[in-house]
Parts: sequence; structure tokens; C-alpha cells
Amino acid sequence: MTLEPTPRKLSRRDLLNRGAALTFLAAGGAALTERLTGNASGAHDVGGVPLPPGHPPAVYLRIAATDGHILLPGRDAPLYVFGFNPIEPVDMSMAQAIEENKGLVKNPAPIIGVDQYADLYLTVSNLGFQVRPDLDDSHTVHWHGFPNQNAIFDGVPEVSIAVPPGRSFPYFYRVRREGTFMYHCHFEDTEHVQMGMDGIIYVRPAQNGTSLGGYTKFVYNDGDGSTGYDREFALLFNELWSLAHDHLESIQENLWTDYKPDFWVINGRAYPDTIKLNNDASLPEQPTSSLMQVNPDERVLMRLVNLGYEQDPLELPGLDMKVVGEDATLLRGPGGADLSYTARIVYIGPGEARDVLFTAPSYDASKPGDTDAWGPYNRYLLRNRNYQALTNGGAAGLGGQVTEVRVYDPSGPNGPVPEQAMANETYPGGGA
Ligand SMILES: [Cu+2]
Repeated sequence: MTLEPTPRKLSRRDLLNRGAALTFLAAGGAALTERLTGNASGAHDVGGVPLPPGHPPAVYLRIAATDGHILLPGRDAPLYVFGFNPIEPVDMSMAQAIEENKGLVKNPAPIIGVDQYADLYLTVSNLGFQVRPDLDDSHTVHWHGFPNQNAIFDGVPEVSIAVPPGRSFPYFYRVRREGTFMYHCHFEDTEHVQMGMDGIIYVRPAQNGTSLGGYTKFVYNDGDGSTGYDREFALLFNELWSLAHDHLESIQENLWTDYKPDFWVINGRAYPDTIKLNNDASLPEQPTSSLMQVNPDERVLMRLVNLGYEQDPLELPGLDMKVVGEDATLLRGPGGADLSYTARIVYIGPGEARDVLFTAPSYDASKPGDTDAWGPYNRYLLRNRNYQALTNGGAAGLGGQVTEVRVYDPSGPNGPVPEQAMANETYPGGGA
């Protein structure tokens, strides 16, 4: 992508072949390791606004838009979905991208983490639908909450452009604000978001890497370490109306006013699948775990995002949740007043995000828990407190929007769980 003042025709290679990519977090296979390589020069001032000295290099990512299927406990048939899928390398030909990715999604869309002040080029390639080739739907990316200066990169098709089948478009972002955001397709968005075209994107603050209050990783540029954390988990909450998905697969109309969800998911999985590890072989299109494997005394960040259409009241019985950020905003008032709060229930409306910290307690063998292949642990459940959201299509037993925090015994056979190399990292031994 270029915003150079001289008009010229852009080739696809101009758009795509701009250096190495930031690998998506939890994107699957070996790609799980986050590596921020950027382009060699680093300097990538595009719009005439100088970047601060020492800013991170530009980041190049590419995602495919297509359809696929996910698996839900309590339901025999795979559920038809739309979604995004990371394409690597970013300059792969459209023919190869279609060959490798058409009909396969990642649900939710890849978790994207970028550093504050890095320019982000996020190319969307529309591969078309495998199951519904009769549909010629376009797709877009809307970075929800991003202070865009121009509608062209905002992804709202009515006031901008959309990407038709067989075409690509690079979205460009000058990443200036830190915090937890989300992104989703905005084309026929009631349908496309429900069908799975949504994900979490977050911006790491420039303060990261400095030492404040005993931490080197922070949610925001807080100046005092109050948002510092040891371990982070990005959790996307959705509810699914399976009938609408079945209708789409079988070429039937939907009445969206009849919206009646029957599955509730975190990162595209319903409990107990939520606690399977990343890239579990039984869930090929749902690679992202929600299991939180932690050590005693660690401060843990949960980036909670709701892109369903219901409000989610979330509780973590036994642990206090401290809300330090709402909708990508540090909770500070005029004069720096601390507006963070501690809650037993955190309410998240549709399209909202919360940055929540908790401190893991000591391991106590007398408290509820179990032993997995990593070692003995205490179990705490993060769950929707609405009983209706704790079922898988009405099947018996606990399901839906539930996941686990496992606080391990540091003197267990494998010792403490290692430091995270990326958000949502899991370690052998977790799982349903
Ligand atoms: Cu779409």
C-alpha cells in the first residue's frame, strides 16, 4: 500500500510484497510463535506525521475471507460459518491462497497483537465461499474503536469500499493508541459477524520493556505499573444461533428478528472444548484455547471482548477481578484519578471490551482442583453467570461460556509453567 502523493496504478505486489509479517497469535501450527520482524528499514512514515524515535517497524499481515465449519459439543453436525484465515507468506498468489485456504476458516479470526506506533498493513483477500459459491458477498475489515482519519480504511462498505470475491485490499492503520480492541467484517454485518468474521486485536503500550512496579508488560501507558501483568489471555465471547447457520448452509432465508441463540462460545469453542489446548487436533478450525494455566502470585490479564448480540455478565468465583480498562481506555479520570474497580461480576455489552486483572492465589491442596499432566492445580471457573449461557444446545451438563483458571502447585513434577511467549499460550497437560 502506498499513500505517496504521486498517483500511479498499484500492482498486487505493491500491495502485498512489503516485507515479512507479524505472525498471528494462535494462528495454528508452527505459526504460533509470535515474531515481529517488520521491514528492514523500520522507518515507514507515510502520512507526513513523524513517528517517535525508536518506533517499531511496520507490520504486514494478510487474512483470507471464506467459509468453513466449526464443531460444538452437544451437536453432531459441524456448524457452517464464515471467517478469516491467516495467509503466510503474505505475498502468496491468490491462486495458491484459494487452493490452500478456501473452505477453511479460523474461528475466531486470528488474535492480532501489535506494538504502539507500528504501522499496520492488514490485507484482506476474498477467496469466495466453498459451500455457497452462489453467494458473491464482499467482505471488509472494520477495526472497531480505531480512530480512523479516513473512511477508506474503516471497512464500512456503505461509506467506503468492500472486497469482492477474487480480490484483495490492504487496510492501513497508524497505530497510536494502546489497548484492547476488536475487528470484524462490516459487510452485511449482522450476518457476517454472527457467522464468525470477528477477532481480537490489541495494541501493546510503548511503556512495555521498561520496569515499573515489578512488571515489564503493561496493558496501558500507566506511568506507575498499575496495569502490569505476568501473563495474558485474549477471550472473545459470542453466542451462536445455529438455525441461522443451518439456513445459510441449506440456502434458506433467515429472519434475524427471530434471533434465538442456542450455543455460547469463548474463542469459538463451547465448554468443555474451551479448555482443550491450542491447536487441538479435534478442532481444526478452532485453534484458540481459553485455558488459563498460571502460577501462584502471578498477575494475570484477561482481555475480554464481546462480539455477540447479548450482554455477558462474567464471574470468576473465588478470585477478585480488577477492571483497569474499558473499550481500549485506561480507567483514569481528570487529574489522573484512579477509576479502576474491583468486581465480582463484569458486565460486557456487545461491541465492548474490558481489561481485567486478577492475582493468582497460592496453591492449596485442600481447595478444589485436580491433577493434569503438568501437575496438581486449583481450579477456578470463569463463566457467564446467566444460566442460559451455560448449555450446549440444551444438552445435559455444564457447557457454553465456561473456561478454567488452573493455578499449579509450583513444587509439582514440572515446576511452574514457563513464561508466556505469546498470549493464550498453553502447556502440555491441560485439556478436557
Ligand atoms: Cu464478510
